[in-house]
Amino acid sequence: MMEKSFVMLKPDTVQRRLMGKVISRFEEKGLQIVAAKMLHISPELAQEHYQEHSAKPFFSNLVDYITSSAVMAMVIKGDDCISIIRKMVGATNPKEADLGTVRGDYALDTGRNIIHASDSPQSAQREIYLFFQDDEICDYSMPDEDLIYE
Ligand code: IDP
Ligand code: MG
Repeated sequence: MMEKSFVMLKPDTVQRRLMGKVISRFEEKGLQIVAAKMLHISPELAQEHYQEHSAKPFFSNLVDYITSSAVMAMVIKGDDCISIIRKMVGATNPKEADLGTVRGDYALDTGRNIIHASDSPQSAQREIYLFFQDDEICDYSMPDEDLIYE
């Protein structure tokens, strides 16, 4: 099923100049970036985005980390892309993430795991509209769609 996922390159990805490498992986897979912007997340937005973790001991560190500098927020589109992107991102703890995944290849610490991706269609819907307005999401076709999809 054609899906959209919310993906965010966290401050460490921006600071380490890894944005291009990470974005290239999604493009090379055949996925389509339909929205993208740089922003500095407010504490309020960070708390809302990570509300499911509000009672966890790492919550305040997580909010501090994600608000520490600019992030790149994206909406990525593709067939079954929510679960595919989660596989490409790898385990939450980069020490356990398989090599070949973004976290497995570029990170070492759970508290600096460089990327966020929606974990279900419900989260994707919620997260996309926390960060983007409808008119910021571009629907456009690609000339090679017949080479990506049967
Ligand atoms: P996910 O990003 O793989 O979906 P979640 O369990 O939803 O992982 O946690 C959200 C984010 O909170 C993680 O990406 C990571 O930045 C942070 N986090 C999760 N667990 C820990 C922890 O045990 N220590 C520090 N940070 C954590
Ligand atoms: Mg999560």
